[in-house]
Amino acid sequence: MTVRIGLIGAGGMGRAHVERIETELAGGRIVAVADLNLEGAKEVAEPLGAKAYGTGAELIADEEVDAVLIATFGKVHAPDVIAAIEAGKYVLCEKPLATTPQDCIAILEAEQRAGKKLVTVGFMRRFDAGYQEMRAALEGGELGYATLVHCRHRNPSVPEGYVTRNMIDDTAIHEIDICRYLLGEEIVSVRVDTPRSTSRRFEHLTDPLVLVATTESGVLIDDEINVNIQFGYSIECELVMEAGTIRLGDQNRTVTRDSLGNRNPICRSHIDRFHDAFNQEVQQWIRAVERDEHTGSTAWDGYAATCVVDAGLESLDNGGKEVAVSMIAKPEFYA
Ligand code: ISE
Repeated sequence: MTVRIGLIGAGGMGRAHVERIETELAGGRIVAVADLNLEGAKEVAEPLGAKAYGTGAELIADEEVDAVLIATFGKVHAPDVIAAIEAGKYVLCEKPLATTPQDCIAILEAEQRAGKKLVTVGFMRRFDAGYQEMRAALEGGELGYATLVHCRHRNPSVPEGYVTRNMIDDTAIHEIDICRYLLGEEIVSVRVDTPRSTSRRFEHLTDPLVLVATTESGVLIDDEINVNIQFGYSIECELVMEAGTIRLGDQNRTVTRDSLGNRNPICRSHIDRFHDAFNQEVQQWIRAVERDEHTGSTAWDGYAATCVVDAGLESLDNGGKEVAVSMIAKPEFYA
């Protein structure tokens, strides 16, 4: 069976997914593209012989669409995710699931009404082989339990429209999710520190930030979010256990050694850095849809990350005070 996929959102991320589905992955085909900018939808759809729509609602209602891939901005995710659930269609929604806990709860409720896990949140780092090995090392138990996680999330630069809160809700949300995935527990409190800002930023930004979070068992997570580091896209993560540490390898496949020393190429974007993880994520989703199964992170994971983001934003607005993460009790459905 070929899964007939409808893409909502014809921007950079959506186009990157089209490219991988059409050229690298098996089992799926883009049959429709929706974007509020209908011309943008047509531009992506026409070369594929796919249909173009001006709204997500029309695409979701199309009977020739089996499953829905959402790559629009977080703020507009909720209505499309809920419509897909109500249509009984699997949906892979780019992060964040939604920008408020209330919208996420509406999604959780819709999914429980449907009685079936249909929502996967696009936390692609869960499909990165490095993070998976780190998790296995912790689960293996030989190095003891986790005490700390050190993370660095550096972007070369960000566009002018990117504002300081995006450092938490758009950027650090990846570490929030991956730490929950690595540690297998919830984050219970957060504070955000604001060190001296770099001069290489738009005036309106406070950059870098450091998000410090604590989990249920007391593991301390520190995340440097530094979005104008100039030199490249650089993600680091070290998990500290009682008797050893494990950290992500660097992104290189090769190292050049010459009269200037040893060096390796550094990529410029998440699309390159996590190319294999994105492919794994979307490939596994297509395979799971074929088998009528859920895969990847759940709507609960999307909700939990948004709650931590919310606490981080409150801390940012309140001089870095420690904020407790407020969450509803986890429904049995997601246990
Ligand atoms: C972007 O949306 C991502 O998901 C990237 O991984 C992150 O590095 C970037 O800061 C975000 O804007």
